[in-house]
Amino acid sequence: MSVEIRRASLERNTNETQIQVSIALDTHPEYAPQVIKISTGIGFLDHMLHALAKHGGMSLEIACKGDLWIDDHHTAEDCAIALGVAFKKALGAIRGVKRFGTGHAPLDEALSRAVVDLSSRPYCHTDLQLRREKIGDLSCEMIPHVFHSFATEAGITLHVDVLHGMNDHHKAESAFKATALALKEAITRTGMNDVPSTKGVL
Ligand SMILES: [Mn+2]
Repeated sequence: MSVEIRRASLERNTNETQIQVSIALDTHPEYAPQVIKISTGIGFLDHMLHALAKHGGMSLEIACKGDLWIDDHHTAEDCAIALGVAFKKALGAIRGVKRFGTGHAPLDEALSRAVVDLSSRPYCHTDLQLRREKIGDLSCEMIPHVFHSFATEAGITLHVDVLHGMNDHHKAESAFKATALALKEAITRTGMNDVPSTKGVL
């Protein structure tokens, strides 16, 4: 007796990026083992998306060929857009899930908090306290942009705050891990089939 795995796959092609995404919001040790393969061409973005999938309990495959000879902007933004669209498609109607999720994740001295509402009202607040211009080949200004693009396309409310920290790699990674934990909680099945809203619709 297996529970339905919430999955989606899509391609997103523009003159700037060509992206394939497959996501599964559920995993199972026997019939749906967690598989994570991220190849965006930006090492640090791969590292962050890998952490998001791993700690979110998701399978995620992303392959992107982007115009990195220009800079990292189109690739980072479009991967986040494609991930958001895939997440929304895999989740389907907001029924029988917790809807709200909160995650706290430390990485050594850095501590982040993320709060998610599967609201169908896209909104994103970030305060990541990043001070470097880049981490590896990812511009720090693209990190809040990745969260905003993902939340917008996923149709979720997302608040991510780095509460404290010194090292920018640690701050960013703890922010993605906190978001993973918040998403994992929000998409958890309740065993009911109701719409978790007083309005009766999300
Ligand atoms: Mn790391």
